[in-house]
Amino acid sequence: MTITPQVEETAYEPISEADRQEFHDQGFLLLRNVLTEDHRQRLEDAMDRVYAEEIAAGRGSKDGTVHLLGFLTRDDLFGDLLTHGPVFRYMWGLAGWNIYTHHNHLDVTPPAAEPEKPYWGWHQDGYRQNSDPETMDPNLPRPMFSLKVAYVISDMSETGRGATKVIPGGHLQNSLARPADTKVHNPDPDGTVEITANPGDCFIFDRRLWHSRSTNLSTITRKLLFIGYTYRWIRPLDDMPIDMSSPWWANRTPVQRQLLGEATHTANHWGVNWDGFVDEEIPLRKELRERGLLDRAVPWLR
Ligand SMILES: O=C(O)CCC(=O)C(=O)O
Ligand SMILES: [Fe+2]
Repeated sequence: MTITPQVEETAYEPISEADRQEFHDQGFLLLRNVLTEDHRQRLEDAMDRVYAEEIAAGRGSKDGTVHLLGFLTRDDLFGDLLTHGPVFRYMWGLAGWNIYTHHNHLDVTPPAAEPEKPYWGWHQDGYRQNSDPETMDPNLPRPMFSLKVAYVISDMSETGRGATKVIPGGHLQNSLARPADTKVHNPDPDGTVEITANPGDCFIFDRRLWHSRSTNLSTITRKLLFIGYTYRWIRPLDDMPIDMSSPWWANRTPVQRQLLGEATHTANHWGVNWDGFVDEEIPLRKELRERGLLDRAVPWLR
């Protein structure tokens, strides 16, 4: 296993109230130095290998961009990121124990070959989650439903390197004014911030945060790893077939297997016979219970 005991331990340290409040108010958190340089380098090497495989298989776009959905199965290091201590504590701390990854992507974005045509990239994640839920009051924020971490692998410490742009605090607004003509260049919305970060940092964001990708105008290839977490009762977004006879699967911990969607039922983990009680064997719940981290006062940690 590549997880060190120390990192496993960090995974179950509760997050601070200040972080919880900032995430709630801003819709995102920038976490510094969540990867050691050695870990970051090994992730970059694995990304470079997968990138070469994708390009060789003709799955890059014509400018050499690779946006690979469901990438976690491509390396043990990627599978281990699911429970990476300094970040995973935020996932269960903010979303609770009934979670898994429905969506994850590896992004390698070379410098833009030519100026991009104007586009309007501002969105909230979740597609129909922004339309289907019955919330008649337009001022009532819709539920979070999912959150995502983006591990910063390349140097994105300066603007113009294709960083994600966000509107801090905007996640509690259900709509964002759209320009009349999105085929022409439009200024970014008021309050826009481009998330600059160092290699080894990450940012975590609420899926309701209004965000947009940006064009990589620099000479540095942008490398990011995104992992989305959502509730086990929401269907997967990516096609990520898992070979359960593979060494990769054998190397996964029970909690990682939960996070990869293992289970037959979204309330009980193992049984198909719904008996009206939450299954005490759901791995992440069990882990939190054994460590005294369940909390009756917090519904998603009950
Ligand atoms: O590539 C980016 O900067 C943002 C991508 C995005 O919209 C997302 O991960 O939800
Ligand atoms: Fe998005």
